[in-house]
Amino acid sequence: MGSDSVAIVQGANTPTRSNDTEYPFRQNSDFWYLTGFEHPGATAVFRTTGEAPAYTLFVQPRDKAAQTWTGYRPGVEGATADYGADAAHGCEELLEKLPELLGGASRIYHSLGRRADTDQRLCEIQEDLRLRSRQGVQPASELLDPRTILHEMRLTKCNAELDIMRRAADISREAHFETARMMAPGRYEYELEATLGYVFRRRGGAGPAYGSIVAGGASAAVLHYVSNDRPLVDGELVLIDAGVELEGYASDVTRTYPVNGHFEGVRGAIYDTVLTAQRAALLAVRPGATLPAIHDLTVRHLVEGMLELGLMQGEADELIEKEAYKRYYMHGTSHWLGLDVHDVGSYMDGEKPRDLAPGMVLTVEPGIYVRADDEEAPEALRGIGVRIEDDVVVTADGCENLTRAIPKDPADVEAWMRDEGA
Ligand SMILES: [Mn+2]
Repeated sequence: MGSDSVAIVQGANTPTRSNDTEYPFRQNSDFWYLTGFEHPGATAVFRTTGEAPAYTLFVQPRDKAAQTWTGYRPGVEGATADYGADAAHGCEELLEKLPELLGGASRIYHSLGRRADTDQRLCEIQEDLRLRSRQGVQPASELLDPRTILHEMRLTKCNAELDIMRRAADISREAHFETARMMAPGRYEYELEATLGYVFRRRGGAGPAYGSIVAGGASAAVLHYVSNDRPLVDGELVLIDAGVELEGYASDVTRTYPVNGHFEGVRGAIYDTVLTAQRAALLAVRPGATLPAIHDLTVRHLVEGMLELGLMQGEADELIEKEAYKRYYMHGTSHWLGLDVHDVGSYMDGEKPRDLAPGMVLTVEPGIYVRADDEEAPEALRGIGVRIEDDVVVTADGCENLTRAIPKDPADVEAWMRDEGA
């Protein structure tokens, strides 16, 4: 922040779901990262102006009646006793206390556009200081977005964060295992989705980190298929993209399973192509590598596989140059992963893609998707989608695959589905 600065960081509220019911509360990731405070309506103010308090929390006050209906609130007392704030006030006092907390700080960090009342108050305070400038006070000279700093911090995970992400990966492993074991023709996609959600909660996770995708047959070619309402068909594949959220951290895992327990024919061949590309991409994750370079390598493997499969015709170089492969592989290979499933942190270092560095966590998730109505594709290959996705953390000399215990080699997947080895 630098000296003589104040940062205002605001937590999430509970949005209405319908009439008087609410969505489950999910704390704002930046607020959670800084405070560990998991209740709605809170604001944190951090100061480097030299005068106490350095860290002030505004929280919903304790209220016997409200707590009878909606549960425990740490309140002002808990904010200092249990969350380490130097000072705490009721959230209704935020606008009134802001002038005092801002003092004459020369730099203010605040994310505009999230809460109109705070934005407006900040403008009023600055304007008031300007009008009183003959009395020796002056408004802040800089208004900056705290996310520029916070998101860089969040991009590199510390050991405590990685421990949570390893535990999250293990819960996702168990959920995929129980789901793989129950797979059979005639089962509905939502039955598998329910098992995933059940294991996520049974192991203490918040639930799915994002809407679980259970996509049988041709639905796997719909990248964010979430209706999950069709029966599984013998001889087809089912793509499952599901991971738990644990203590705020997401895991993000995709495996593609054969509904009847056996990889066969063209489906097995497409699967092998994606797996080869995914393994090559994983080997390329190390400090100094870049996401575009890893993506290019992945595309090269996929295109060569697509040529062998007869999915495309021509020269690999030309197909890559013309981006013809995008018909069947239309998304990127990786994204950052952390408190958000598509996590924050810049993908660029100025004009260049940034170098990977130890502690960064990313996904590696190539796929091939052939729509059922794709008349350019050979008929036998239509209506098939495969994606294989792992979560990896960059280490000093390569990467650690957090989700390596979830099988992906065809023989291992088949054995897993027969319940030979959890
Ligand atoms: Mn992903």
